[in-house]
Parts: sequence; structure tokens; C-alpha cells
Amino acid sequence: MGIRIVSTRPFSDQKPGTSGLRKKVTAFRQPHYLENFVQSIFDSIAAPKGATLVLGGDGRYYNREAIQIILKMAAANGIGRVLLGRGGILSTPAASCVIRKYQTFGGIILSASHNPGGPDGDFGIKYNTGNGGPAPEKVTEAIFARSKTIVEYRMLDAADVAFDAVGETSLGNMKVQVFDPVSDYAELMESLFDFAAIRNLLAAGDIAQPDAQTSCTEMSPLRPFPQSAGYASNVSGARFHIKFDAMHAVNGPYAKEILERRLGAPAGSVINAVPLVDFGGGHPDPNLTYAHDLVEIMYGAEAPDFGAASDGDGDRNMILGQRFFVTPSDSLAVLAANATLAPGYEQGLAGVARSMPTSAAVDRVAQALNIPCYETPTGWKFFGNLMDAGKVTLCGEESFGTGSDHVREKDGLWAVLFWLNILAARRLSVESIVREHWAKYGRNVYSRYDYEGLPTEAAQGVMQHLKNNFATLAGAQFGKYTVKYCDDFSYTDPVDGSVSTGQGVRIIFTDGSRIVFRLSGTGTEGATLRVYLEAFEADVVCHHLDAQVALADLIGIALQISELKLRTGREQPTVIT
Ligand code: VG1
Ligand code: CO
Repeated sequence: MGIRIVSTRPFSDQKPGTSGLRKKVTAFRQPHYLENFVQSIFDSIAAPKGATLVLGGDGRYYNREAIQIILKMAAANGIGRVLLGRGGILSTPAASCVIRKYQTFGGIILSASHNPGGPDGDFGIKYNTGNGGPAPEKVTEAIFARSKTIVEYRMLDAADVAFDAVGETSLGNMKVQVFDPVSDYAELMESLFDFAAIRNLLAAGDIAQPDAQTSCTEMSPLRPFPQSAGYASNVSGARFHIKFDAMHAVNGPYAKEILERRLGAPAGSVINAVPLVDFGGGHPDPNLTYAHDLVEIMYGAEAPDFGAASDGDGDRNMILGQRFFVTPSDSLAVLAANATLAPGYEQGLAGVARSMPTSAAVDRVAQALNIPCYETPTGWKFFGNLMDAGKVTLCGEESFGTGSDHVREKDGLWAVLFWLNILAARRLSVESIVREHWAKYGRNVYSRYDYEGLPTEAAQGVMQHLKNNFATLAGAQFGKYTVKYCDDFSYTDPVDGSVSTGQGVRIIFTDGSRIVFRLSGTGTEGATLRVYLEAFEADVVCHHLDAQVALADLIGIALQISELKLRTGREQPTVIT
């Protein structure tokens, strides 16, 4: 088995985005395309000879082919051992877990996350460092720089490796160790949460439901919410029903093992549980638009008590109660406020962090707990340093991402288990827990509008137009809102001092309400413009329950100052969350 040195020419478009390099499958299948990027990783990370890497992906189309290529290139680049998820499967949080547990040099994760898959869908690849987290910007920039000058890559001439059964094989001088992708992760979850209490909840129930008679005064935000008053008595013995929609993506096997086998949820509690290369033709993004199977169940008659979904690579989560949607920003705040109910967090939180566009709901909890709260740019890679330095325990993003320092990725199933642990301890419905939270802390009403597939120039034009108007916007009044200031968010990492600029335009109003504009860094077609809207409501219970109603003024202002419709020709957003 010899090592082949293959001549190649650089591609100009291999700049990693918010989370790795994401392109159409057709782009990745161009001769040398994947190979160039993989060699650029090896050239940049300078792994010592014989180092161990973790490898796996979300099982989407091209996963298996890419794994064969990466294995042969790893062997030709002096890697000593690859820990490979059986079948090439490894959720993003599980990859992070395994990198940390076995202290490997790093890992390569194959996923385009929530983007659709299949031969005409998307594929993606990213490198994670030894802390288990996405490579920081200095590493991704080095990889990109290398990809622009690459002239050759190294590849072992060898037959394909079989990786559908656990065991060890050799590839040249390298060992390939195929492992069960679920067990290490499941074990970690058992160490963090009270599985006995959750098992008990799933077996028995006893959840208090909101009482339709509850009046606004009874739920005054100024009063601590009494456990019993305002709620109907428990339906004793009624089973607590859950549904988890794996969306035919990577978390199916994880959810089956943990929710059904280890926690005793009845068979069928996990739906769309079999991972498919094209996610069954769906869009594996857990939100109210794309997780339609689950939404139908949770908003239908006989709705279960708790519903959740995760995305393509298992790092996102959506939490639903009976006919009730928990925004990801609120979910982070609720987890922070209730964290000590879970055994893994009973010591309390060192601090919390959220990405800039995420609502400030968690800031209010941090203030009450008297712990620091950090605001970072979008993308999980910015949380890594804070967690490594012990500054934060929990972090989250508005884009259905929540996580903690148990790994260095956001973690979909972890968030679900955290919620179940809280429900088991508090014996209230999801809706009650969130309403009580709002009553105590006030409510940051929140929504995100995504305009997908815009012509890139038009989208950039909107951003430029906003920036050109910063001076005139400051102090401007729009109805009840007055602009306090606007800026283009930049972040100085408090641990290593690195600076990230151009992270999104913020229009901040005097009452703390905000409009944020950002261009997505994960799309593969044209540009996606995201508009994030947030208004703070201190008196939450009686007014404006519908976020779209409460945010109507801000939406109008956003459209007006951005000239979005005029510049992009779009009347309506593609997705509202
Ligand atoms: C989006 C989200 C961001 C998230 C990223 C990766 O990025 O907004 O919060 O970290 O996806 O998530 P962008 O640049 O498109 O806004 V995942 O689950 O797709 O890896
Ligand atoms: Co994801």
C-alpha cells in the first residue's frame, strides 16, 4: 500500500462559514474538492505523528464516500488512529463527547446540520479541536488560507474500510477503531440528569395543567407564582406523554436508546427515528415550519405533554408543550433558572453566555443569580474559550441551540433531557413553567424572520444601506420606540483577546428592544438575511400573547429602515420562528 501524492489546484471558495464548510453535494463531488479541503485541514492543524482523531457524520448522502476518502488521507498524513462511529454515524454533540472522553487530538465531523440532504442537497465538513469544540477562527482561517495555495494532497492507495460493525482494522500504519456511537454519549447523559426521576415521570405523570379559569391578577408578574394556586389539580396516575421527532436524522438511534430504552418511554415515542440519507426528503430543522409532523401532533387533540425535535446532526432542539412553543431564547433562560434541579448542575452555574442575536431573557436570570452573562457572535465556536476558562456553564443561541460545558457543542438531546429533568422535579406543565418564568422575570418577546435565497448583492445592499444610516438613525423616533444607538457588533474574546468584527447590525432602542440584521454563514445558495426582533414586556400575562402581534411595530420599523422589500423584491420572509 503506497502513498500517492496527487497534484491539484486550489478552489477559491473553501472558506468555512458559521460552522464549517457547507456546499452542495455536487460541489463536494467535484474531483479533488473534498480532498483539497481535508489536506488543508491536515496541513493547518499540524497533528503530531501517530495522533488520534474522531470521525463521523450525520449520515447524510455522501457521508460514507467522504469517510473512505478521509480515512485514506488520514493514513497518508501520519494519523495513528481514527475513532469512527459505527456506520459512519456520529451526532455532533456525541463527537464532542468522544473527543473529550478519549482526549483525542481533534475530530472531523461531516454534516450540513439543518440543511436538506440527498444528491441535490447539502454536505458539510468541519474540524473540531482537542477540547471537543469547533475550531476557533484562527484555525479556520489557516485552513482557508491553505486551501488557496494547495498544490497536492496525500492519499493511501488501499481498499475501502468496512465500518458497519464495531471493531478494529488497519489501514496502512493507521488503526481504524469502529465504536458504538451512542453508548459514550448516553453514559454522559446519565451522569448529568436524574434518570430515575425522569423514568418515574414517564411512568406516572402527575403534571399540573394550567387552569383555564386563571385570571391575570392571579398571575401578576410581581408575585411569586404559587405551585398550587391557579392550576387545576393533578390528574393522578395519568401518563406523561412525550413525542420526540428525530426528523429522520442522526438523533434517531440516540433518542431510541435514551428515551425509550433507558427511560422507559413507550415504543413509538420517538418518531421518524430511522436516519435516512436525504432525511426522508425533509428539511431537518427543528422549528415550527419544518418539524411539521411533530407540530401537528403537539397542536392536535390528545396532544402529548411534551414534544421535542432535533436537527440533522443532533445539536439543535425545539421544545414544545401541549399546544405551546418555547422559544429557544426562553428555553435557555428557563434552563438557567432551574439548573440546580439537575444533578449535573446542582452546584450552580459559573456563568452563562448567549449569541448576540439571542434574546436577553437569560441575562435577566443571570442578573437574579448574580452570575456573569457573556454576549458572543453567532456560532458555537465562540463559546469554547469561555467554557474552557470556567467562565460559563450554560450557553445558547436563538437558533434552537442550547448546551453546556459537558461538551463543546450545542446538544439537542441534552436540552430535551434537561427539560424532562425539570418537569420531573417540578411537576408542572411546560406552559406553566414558562408562564411562571415570565411572571417572575418579565418576557423578552422574540421572533426571527429569515429571507432565504436572496441575490447576494441585494442582501449585501440591505446591510450596507443600514450601516450608511447609523448616524441618522441614532436618536430617531419611531412611534413609541426611540433608537438609542446602532452598531455593527464586534467581539473581543475575554480569554485570548481575539477580535471578531462585522458580526451583525444592531439597532437598539431606549427601552432595551432591539432589531438585529445579519447575513447567514451556513447557506449554500445565494444569501440568507436574518432579521431578529426583540421587545421586552414587563407585564406579560395579559397582553400580546402572540409574539407577532407584540412585535408588529418593530417589524414595521425593521422593514422601513432596511428598505428590505424594495432592495430584495421580497414581500414575505421564507421562515418565521
Ligand atoms: C446558523 C445559526 C447559528 C448556528 C449555526 C450552526 O448560522 O443562526 O446560530 O450556530 O447556524 O448551527 P447562520 O450563520 O446561518 O445564521 V448548526 O445546527 O446548522 O451547525
Ligand atoms: Co446542527
